[in-house]
Amino acid sequence: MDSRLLEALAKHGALADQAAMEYLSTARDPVAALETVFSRLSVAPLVLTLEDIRAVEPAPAPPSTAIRQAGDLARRAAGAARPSPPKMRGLDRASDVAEDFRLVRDITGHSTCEGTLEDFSRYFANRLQSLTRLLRTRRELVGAVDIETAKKLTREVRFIGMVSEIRTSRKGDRVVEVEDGTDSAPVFISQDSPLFKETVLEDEVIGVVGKPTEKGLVIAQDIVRPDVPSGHPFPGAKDGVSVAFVSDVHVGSKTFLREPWEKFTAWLGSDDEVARSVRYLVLAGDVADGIGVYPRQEEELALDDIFEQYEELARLLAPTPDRVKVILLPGNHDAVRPAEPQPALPQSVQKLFDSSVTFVGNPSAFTLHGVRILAYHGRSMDDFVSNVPGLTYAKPLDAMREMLKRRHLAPIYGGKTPIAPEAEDHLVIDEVPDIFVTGHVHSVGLDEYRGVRIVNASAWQSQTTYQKMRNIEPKPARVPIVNLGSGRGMIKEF
Ligand code: D5M
Ligand code: FE
Ligand code: ZN
Repeated sequence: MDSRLLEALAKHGALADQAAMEYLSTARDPVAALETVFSRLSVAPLVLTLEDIRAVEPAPAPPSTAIRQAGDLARRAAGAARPSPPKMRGLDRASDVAEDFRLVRDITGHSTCEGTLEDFSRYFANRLQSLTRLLRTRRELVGAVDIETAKKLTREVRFIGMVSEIRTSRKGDRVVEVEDGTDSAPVFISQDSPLFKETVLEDEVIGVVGKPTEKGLVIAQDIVRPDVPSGHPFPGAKDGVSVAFVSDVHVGSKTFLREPWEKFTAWLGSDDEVARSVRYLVLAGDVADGIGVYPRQEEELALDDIFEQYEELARLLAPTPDRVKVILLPGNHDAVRPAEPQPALPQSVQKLFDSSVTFVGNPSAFTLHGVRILAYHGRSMDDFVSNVPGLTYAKPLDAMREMLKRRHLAPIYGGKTPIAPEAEDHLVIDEVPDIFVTGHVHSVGLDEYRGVRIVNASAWQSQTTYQKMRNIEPKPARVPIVNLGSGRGMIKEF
């Protein structure tokens, strides 16, 4: 009997029957194989059977060393002042590989909301329903009941609901009001509890494990988030082509960084081995600086016509080699409604570009050679930074981890991120992506969170007056590149 396997099972609070144990023992790395199985099961069973394993096969062992190397490379590339670019193994020439792009989720053409009161209640009901579904698969919440039932019980209870209010008691403890449509319960988090340092946000959906008191309070013992199952395996496309992630070009601004941009597009067309492997370029929003986005913007504009800004972007993209497919989503500076989810840029803008550019909404989910990508401009990071202690603009990957934990791109309603009350909450991270990319904060980063590559694409704009005032130090002209075959990544500076 493999004791490491038993230990790994215990970590999941599970047992395995004999057939499952025998089967797993034959894997080259039984623990890794087990983790793969658990990451693919939507509900973790108490007793893992061979049938469970077969149901989620084929289950190639996760490239655990490759994953670790990706993190290391990213850290080295981001940390060192002028790193020599690490070599990526298994690179394919992108010009030899046919396009494989599939749009999975995008609001474009499906917007139904008019912003009525009914729209808002329907929107929040959908958010609660979608996240409840995800939370129900969590082992800690097995046997969760509705809040109306929970309040009548005296034993330990588990329930799921949306945070409607957060209060601080006179003594300094926290009371989080949680509601689920049947009723609402005040959840008490003592300042002496280790849970106290966790930030709970209004309108986020959480699971609660706690003990009801006679006074109608529920003493929190655990707060559960939907999160990403640990050990989410990188699927590894069969083609070793790469994706380059850029964002925030801000064309039209006087502070647009033309020189490094031209160096970047020239590099894409060069003989460099990594450059030649780049098949896709994701542009994560704020591609133009826009007009009237903030007070007195006109003083900082080099182009004060919105169409001229996009025409200029088309010219700036022209030198990229034909093999590179561009996938472009809008940001808060672009010429579409600011409320999220934002649809793709309008036809009047799209027609200024050639067919190498595909326009998608913000956020949108798509696959490239079977690798699932979630792209979001990242406006909600403003709200995360102002509401979660410890989060800063300099560390956007930490805010992205918070989004993945909550399986929501913009849980905070009523802050800086305008949200359109669509019938379905498109900001819920319903499927775990393999690569999650944002821009917006004009920083850069590449790492992984529980097997998900997290990428913050940088900007092509130097420090603006506003950023100077707020002490935001941009890290422009750095390009994270991830190989779809190996999952490895690097950051290249221009
Ligand atoms: O935002 C670029 C960066 O500047 C991003 O980190 C947010 C910050 N920023 C810009 N404008 C504001 C306002 N009005 N409030 C808070 N933070 C802001 P960009 O979307 O490119 O303007
Ligand atoms: Fe921006
Ligand atoms: Zn932005």
